[in-house]
Amino acid sequence: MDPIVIIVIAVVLLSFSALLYQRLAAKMKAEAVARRPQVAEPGDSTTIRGLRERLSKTRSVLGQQLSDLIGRGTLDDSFWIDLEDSLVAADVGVSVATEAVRNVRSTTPETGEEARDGLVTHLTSLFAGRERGLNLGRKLSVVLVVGVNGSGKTTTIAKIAAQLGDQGKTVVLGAADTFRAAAADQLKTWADRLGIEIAMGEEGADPASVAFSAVRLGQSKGADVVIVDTAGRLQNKANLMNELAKVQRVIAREAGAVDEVLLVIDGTTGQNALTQAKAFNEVAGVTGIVVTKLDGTARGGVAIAVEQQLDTPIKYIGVGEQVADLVAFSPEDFVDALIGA
Ligand SMILES: Nc1nc2c(ncn2[C@@H]2O[C@H](COP(=O)(O)OP(=O)(O)O)[C@@H](O)[C@H]2O)c(=O)[nH]1
Ligand SMILES: [Mg+2]
Repeated sequence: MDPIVIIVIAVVLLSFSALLYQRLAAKMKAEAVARRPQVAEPGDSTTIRGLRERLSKTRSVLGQQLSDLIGRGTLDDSFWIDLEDSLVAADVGVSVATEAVRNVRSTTPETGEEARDGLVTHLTSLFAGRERGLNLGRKLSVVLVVGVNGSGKTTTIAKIAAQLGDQGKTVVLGAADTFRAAAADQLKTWADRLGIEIAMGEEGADPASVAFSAVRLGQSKGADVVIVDTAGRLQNKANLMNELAKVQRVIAREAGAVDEVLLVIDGTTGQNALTQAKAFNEVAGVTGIVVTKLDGTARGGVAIAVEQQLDTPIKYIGVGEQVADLVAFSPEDFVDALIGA
């Protein structure tokens, strides 16, 4: 056969198989994307898309505003002023907003998209370098949960207990919010639902004695983690300070240490959350923060302000009332959910 014909046949065969291969690869890629949870489960808060949905109220202030600004097409003075205003409206705090705009502007972006990318990078960098996992290295680790009444402590404890349970850890709860009987009952209901043990006291009992019982219960059950709920009566700071100090002393004596003091703050209260957070930080030596109810607020930027001002890592965010609605805090995902393209 003429070598030219052989070459032509070979080329045709080769291109045909390359085409087939491309088709097949595209199909496999499409299937893999479809399997990925962020596409398959739009409401799931653990996925990027789900998180965007949960944070949509804040995104509608920040992300939408930014898109509108970018749509104007020019990066003039009013662009930067309006950008700063929308950051302030989302409660990131005036100093963070001013610094963010100054920083991004100094890189002289040429397009709105470049400005957006710069803002994403800058805001994400504010969260850099902090350890966000719970400190649960010991045989029986103790987590103390503090925060004002209604901030979401009890619900957050249930959510954390459920997650730890999923990781194969045995959790025991302590209902040291003895101020109202209903508070302990609420935790008991969660414990029953999750099938975990709980130490409780009478209404008005000494919270430290309940914390003590919880540690003992944890020891006797060979548990991995004890999580202790507390009352959050910030009205009387001296009392609260004494009460929390005593709880911490008792835990430290019985269990060796308090491994983690989680401060739960209500994200819907915006800048007020900051004032609360500072007060608790002073009395309790907070090691990690949980910002709750970010699904119900347009002021979710407060998470940025809180971590900055307390210099303490946000470890989780609460994005709903269900037990699955607690997300390990990821700065990249959070900033993306607020302003990502
Ligand atoms: N939407 C929403 N509601 C929450 C979240 N966390 C807690 N809550 C609700 O906030 C209310 C107070 O929560 P609770 O755990 O009792 O607060 P505590 O007084 O600090 O123990 C309850 O109705 C919870 O269902 C959250 O992340 N999102
Ligand atoms: Mg409670």
